[in-house]
Parts: sequence; structure tokens; C-alpha cells
Amino acid sequence: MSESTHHRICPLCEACCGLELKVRDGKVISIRGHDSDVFSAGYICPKGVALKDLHEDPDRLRTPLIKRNGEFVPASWDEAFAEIERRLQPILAQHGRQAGAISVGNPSAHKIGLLLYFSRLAKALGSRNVFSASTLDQMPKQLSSGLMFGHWLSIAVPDITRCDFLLVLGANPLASNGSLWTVPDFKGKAKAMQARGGKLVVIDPRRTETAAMADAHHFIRPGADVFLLLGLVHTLFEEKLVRLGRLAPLVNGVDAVEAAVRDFSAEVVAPRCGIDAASIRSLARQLAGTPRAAVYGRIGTCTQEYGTLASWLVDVLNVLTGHLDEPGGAMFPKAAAFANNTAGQPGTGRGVSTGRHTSRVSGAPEVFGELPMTCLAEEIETPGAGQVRALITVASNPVLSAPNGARLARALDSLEFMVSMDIYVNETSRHADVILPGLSPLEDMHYDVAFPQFSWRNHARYSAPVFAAPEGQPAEWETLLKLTAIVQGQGAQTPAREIDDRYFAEDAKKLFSDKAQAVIDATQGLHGPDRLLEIALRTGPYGDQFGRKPDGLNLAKVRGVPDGIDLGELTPRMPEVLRTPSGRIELAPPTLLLDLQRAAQAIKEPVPAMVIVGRRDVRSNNSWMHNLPILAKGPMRCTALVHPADAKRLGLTDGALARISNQGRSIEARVQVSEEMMPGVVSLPHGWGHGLPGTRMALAAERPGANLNTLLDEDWRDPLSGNSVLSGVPVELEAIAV
Ligand SMILES: Nc1nc2c(c(=O)[nH]1)N[C@H]1C(S)=C(S)[C@@H](COP(=O)(O)OP(=O)(O)OC[C@H]3O[C@@H](n4cnc5c(=O)[nH]c(N)nc54)[C@H](O)[C@@H]3O)O[C@H]1N2
Ligand SMILES: Nc1nc2c(c(=O)[nH]1)N[C@H]1C(S)=C(S)[C@@H](COP(=O)(O)OP(=O)(O)OC[C@H]3O[C@@H](n4cnc5c(=O)[nH]c(N)nc54)[C@H](O)[C@@H]3O)O[C@H]1N2
Ligand code: SF4
Ligand SMILES: [Mo]
Repeated sequence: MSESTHHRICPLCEACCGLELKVRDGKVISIRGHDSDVFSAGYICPKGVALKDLHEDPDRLRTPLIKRNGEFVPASWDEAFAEIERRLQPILAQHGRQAGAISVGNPSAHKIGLLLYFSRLAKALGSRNVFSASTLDQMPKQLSSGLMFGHWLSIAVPDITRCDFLLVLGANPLASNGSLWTVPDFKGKAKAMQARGGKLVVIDPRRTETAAMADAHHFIRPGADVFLLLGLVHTLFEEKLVRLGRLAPLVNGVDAVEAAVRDFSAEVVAPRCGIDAASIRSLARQLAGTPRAAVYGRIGTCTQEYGTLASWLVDVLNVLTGHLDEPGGAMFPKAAAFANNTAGQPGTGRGVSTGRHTSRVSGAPEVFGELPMTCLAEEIETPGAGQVRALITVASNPVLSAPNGARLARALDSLEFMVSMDIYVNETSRHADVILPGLSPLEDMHYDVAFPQFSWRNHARYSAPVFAAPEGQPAEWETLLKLTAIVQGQGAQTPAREIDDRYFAEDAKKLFSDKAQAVIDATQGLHGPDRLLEIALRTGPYGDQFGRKPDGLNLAKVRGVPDGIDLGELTPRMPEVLRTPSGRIELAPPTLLLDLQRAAQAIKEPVPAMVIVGRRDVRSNNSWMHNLPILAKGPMRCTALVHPADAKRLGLTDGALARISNQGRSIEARVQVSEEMMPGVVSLPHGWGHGLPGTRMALAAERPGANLNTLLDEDWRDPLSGNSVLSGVPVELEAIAV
């Protein structure tokens, strides 16, 4: 019997925990936290353990499937690529590039191969119809950060190990393990903060697990964060608490912000928020009066009508209280590879812009090269020049994850051709003509491209595959390159590695001009993501600069340390991190000030009697982990949390079924009567609603749960970012007679 130990970064959520796997005779026998991991120090959650179930899941696809006469049949990779070429190419040739669309989903952020190679495919396709989970999630924060700091991924995170006052809005890291903030063991770090006298305050319409451990929790009416934040900013000015500190010479627009918030005193915003004015003022004073403090907002502040405004105001508070870019405040990590805010000329840049084109049907502006996910259905349904006729999905399940999935499902059925790169036949991929599976995470190498840019501490960690890939199964970067060649009309025959070499040579020429050949020679033997990582590390902020800094990082060094390389605590990066044209922090971007007028109008509107919000559970992950036995066991997690007063008023009892409806669409869910809820707010997790015809996730179908997104409105977006409004949507709730 041969037993071996392996270390692997968990690819399932943003905490990026280091795992230790024991393998015997080709089987995983245990998964635990990797104690000597420099970044996560042994922390793990139940999903990390579930990687074994994922690896072994009989429903996880191992071969391509081609739909023939309405049934999926297994196919070889060559057959699958040939089928795609035969059917996709003529559509693009006849109807043009806009006839093709791409939808990319959450797991791509966790897979280096998907993240680095997806953009090649999108570029080769040449269509404006690019959609992603970003517009169901964090696009508002990317836009506000881009406008303020000049780059879409320059997002400040709390420096929690030195922070003494942390204000959290619309996030529940005890369940989600953090987002746009890579912070394994948030709970341990928050407890350590409390132990040294620090305070955690949570703003959430539900008394969440995080709120329960906080020093204070305030219920807020869903969607009202913009008003609370305006009230806080107003208080800072009114009570003369504004201190820009070291950044003063770098901040544009302080006066404009002061003028813009003039009408939003704590007293004015209080009723709309459901938080009294004295509490709002006290929060502002605490934030300003604590030398090391930070404000952090996450999905609850993004997936709402004023998502970009709320995201912006979070950082306005950090700046005005002197906490941005200071130890213990909100800081910018410095990633070892792939971070655009460490590339190019420090301290200045082109900034970001939106609306370079608009969507054909609704005229929604492009943001970060994408159109809103909720525009996909209408782009398929609406005839005319530029109608979407073919779709490629990449790790994306919008039939469950986007509002009004039933409409999207009908639209997908009307496509002339659809390819899904996915590991399951699920609610979305069942509509495909060809499904191309990815490897199990345990068969794939890994380095996090995005999350070190949001990490609580700087670090570099590499994971080698635990198992060899099955004979003949390509890694997903290779599949993406084959699709790239197909949409470019170069045929399905060229081997992926040849295409990769060609691209690499082109890139090397652009990046290194006359030294390109030397770089190509120096990376001999590497290919795919490994080769791109080698370049990114060596030219990155800690890199060996191809020998000019012999102590610096390169791939061999990072690979050689399974515990990871610690690159130290976060350090101040202003003004070097900025990429705004002015070279300063733009505190008052004109588009945001303009949008404030919308909020000013809305503050007086009556609030609906009952609204719905989402939630996350630590044993679940968006829409695709309900087929794994270790996570699926235990009590049903897709329940509707209802406050006792609402339950009484509506005749709902604990454990009984309720019908929840909106716009003529309805779902049924079991009620869980709970004091955790703010009255007038019901909470239901998203990502459920399995068991649709044609899916192949046997375990998930046994307890399908209800799809929250059935109730949500696909036309309701934050107009600036294109992000869906997923929170605070009015619903009706009624008992189902038995
Ligand atoms: N109402 C409501 N809706 C929401 C949210 C909410 O809070 N409320 N949250 C939103 C958020 S934040 C997000 S990020 C989106 C997520 O929505 P999506 O981006 O659609 O992602 P998932 O639901 O995670 O589904 C991931 C898909 O990728 C597949 N997959 C998993 N691993 C791999 C792999 O290694 N390779 C490939 N090729 N495929 C893989 C899965 O089978 C599944 O089809 O949902 C959004 N939807
Ligand atoms: N276990 C688990 N972990 C996950 C995921 C998962 O599905 N399961 N998904 C991953 C993904 S894709 C993401 S994006 C992250 C998200 O990570 P988080 O942002 O931490 O997401 P949630 O846990 O849903 O917490 C959002 C909170 O916002 C509250 N909320 C709703 N509406 C409002 C509002 O209007 N204002 C305020 N202030 N609060 C509001 C909700 O009650 C909820 O408690 O989690 C990631 N991690
Ligand atoms: S918190 Fe859980 S799912 Fe997230 S990275 Fe860590 S082990 Fe994986
Ligand atoms: Mo997300």
C-alpha cells in the first residue's frame, strides 16, 4: 500500500485555504487543513473536505457529450470538437460575430486555466455579447473602485489583524468565508480583534452568524445602505470629523462630496434605513474616532438598486476618516503575479470607462467589457441583426443563478447551437448541444490569479495536481484554445499546445520586444498557465526580473515551497497603486454624483410590506454543490426565514409550506420562523431549484429546494454597473393550505 501526502489550495471559495490530502492506492483517504500553510494556517470548512466527493461523484462528467435526437451520448474529444466546428462556424460565417455569445460563471475565478484563457476565446469570438456572474455579484464594487482608484481590481480590503473597529455591511463571512476579501478564518481573526479591545459592527437585515458574534448589529431595510452611508458621510462633515491624514494631497473632490450629501442628515435617512439617527451618528463617531478602523461592504451592498453608490460610499468613508491605505484600515494588497495595479507606470494611468458599446435590445452600457447577465435572454429572443444564435457557457449556470431562469431556459431552447464547458448536466448545460467537461480540481495545477489581489496578507502559493489527468482528457485551458481556434475558423485539428505556443510568441513580442526570443528560450519546457505564471511571477513586484534580482520569485521557487511563500503584511501603496489619469483618488466621480439624484428621489418612496433577501450556508456553494453527499446531508437548508410577527400576521407556522410570489411567478418553500429576521424581510438562499427535466444530478434532485431567482425581476438593475437587483425585491407570502 502506498500512501502519500499532497497540498492543494481549495478552489471552492474565496478563502483559498491550503488543504492537506492523504492518498492511498489512488484514492483520497483524508482531507484536512494544512497547518503549516503560510496563509490559512490549517483553517478549513466542510466544503474543502467535499473535494473528495466531487472527485468521486459519479454524476461528474468525464467525457464530452453530444446531443443526438434529444439525448446526450458520450463522445470522444475529437468528435466533440468536430461537431462544434461543423455547427458553430456556419452560424458565425452567415450571421456575423454578434450571433455568438459567451457566458462565464463563478468557478472560472477559481481556476487559473479558465481565468487566463477565457479572454482569448472571448476576443477571438469578437462579439459584444459577453456575460458573466460579475453582473450578479460584484460589478458595482469593481466600477466604484475603478472610478476612484483607476483599476477594476484595485479593491481595498480591511487589514483585520491590526484593525480595532470593523464595520461590515451586507456580508456574512462566517457563512461565505469572505468575498472580495480573501480571509480564511475570518472568525478567528475577528475574535482576536475583539480580544484586543476592537469592535465588530454588522449591518444586515438578518442577525446572521457574523452579526451574532459582533459587538453590535443593526437591522437595515434591504436596499437602504446607500442612505445609511450618506447619513454617515453627512455626520462626518457636520460634526467636523473629516481627517484625510497622509492622503490629503492625493484626494480630489472632497468639497463635491460634502455638497452632494448635504440633504442626507442622519435624521433624514434614519426612517428609510430602519436605524435611528443617534445610532448612525454614533457609528460615524466611532469610525472617525478609532485610529485603526475600516468599513467593508459585500454582496448585500452590491446586489441592490444603488449598488455602485453604496460601494463607492464605503470607500468614501474609509478615505474621509483617514483609514484608507493605513495599517489597520482598508488597504490594497500587492499580489505577486497578474495584478494590473502593479504593472505599467506607478501612480497614474488611463482609469476606467464604461459604455464603449451598449446592448442591442435594452441599450445597457458595457461595463468592464461585459453586458449585464440579465440581458442574455432578450438578446437570444429578439429577432433582427445581431440576434444571438449560438452560446458558449463556461462554468456558468444562469438558469439557476440569474433572475427569471425559466425565461432564459426557454430562450436557450431556441438557440441554433450551444456548447457548455461544465462538469455536470445541470439546469443550464442540459440545453447544450455539446458539453465539454473540465478536470477534477485534484487533477489540475493551481495558482490563484485573482484572490491574492484581495488577500488579508501578501503571499504566493502553488498547487501541483494530486492525480494525473485521465488519459486523453484536456485541461480546460486547452479546451478553451481549441474553441478559440474553431471560432477563428482555423479548424478543430490544431493541437492546443501549438496554438498556445503561437499566442505565447505573440505575447512575448509585445511584452519583451527584442528580448522576446530570450524569454521564449528561458521558458522552454513550460506551457499553458505554468508558462504564463512563470512570466508573471518573474516580472511581478517580487520577481527575480529574469536574474536581475536573484533573490526574487520565479515559478521554481514558488513550486518548491508547498507551505507557500509569505510576502508579509499589507503595506501602504498610495500613490503607487493609483491608475487614475489625475494620479489622485477621485472621491467624487461625476457619474456617481449624478446617480445620487436617483437615490434622493427614492428616499421618500413608500417601502413594500414584505421583501426578500438571499443568504449563504457554509455547506452549500451557489448552485452546484448540492450533489455531494457530505454537504447534502443534514437538515434542509433551503428554507424561508420569517420573523415571528410576520409569521403570525400571515398565518405561517414553523415547518409549514409557504407560497412566495412576485410578478405572477411563485415558488414553495418551508418556513422557518426566526427572530433573526428583520420584520418585513424574508430570507431564502439562492442556487436551489434542482431536479429540472434533463438534468443529471441525482442526489441534488432528491431535495431540489426552491429557486429564489424565479421571483426576481430580470429587468431590475443598477443602471451604472448593470448589476442585478437580487435583494429587497417585493414579494407576497401566503400559507399553503394542507
Ligand atoms: N438570488 C441570488 N442569485 C444569485 C446570488 C445571490 O446572492 N442571490 N449570487 C450570485 C453570485 S455572487 C454568483 S457568483 C452567481 C454564481 O452563478 P454562476 O456563475 O452561474 O455559478 P454557479 O452557480 O457557481 O455554477 C457554476 C457552474 O460551473 C460548473 N462548474 C463547477 N466547477 C467547474 C469546473 O471546474 N469547470 C467547469 N467548466 N465548470 C464547473 C457547475 O457545474 C455550474 O454549472 O450566482 C449569483 N446568483
Ligand atoms: N458557503 C458558501 N460560501 C460562499 C458562497 C456560497 O454560496 N456558499 N458563494 C460565494 C460567492 S459567489 C460570493 S459572491 C460570496 C458572497 O459573500 P457574502 O457577501 O458574505 O454573502 P452572504 O453570506 O450572502 O451575505 C450577504 C448578507 O447580506 C445581507 N443583505 C441582503 N440584502 C441586504 C441589504 O440590502 N443591505 C445589507 N446591509 N445587507 C443585506 C444578507 O442578509 C446576508 O447576510 O460568498 C462566497 N462564498
Ligand atoms: S473556506 Fe472552505 S470552501 Fe472556502 S477555501 Fe476554505 S475549505 Fe475551501
Ligand atoms: Mo459571487
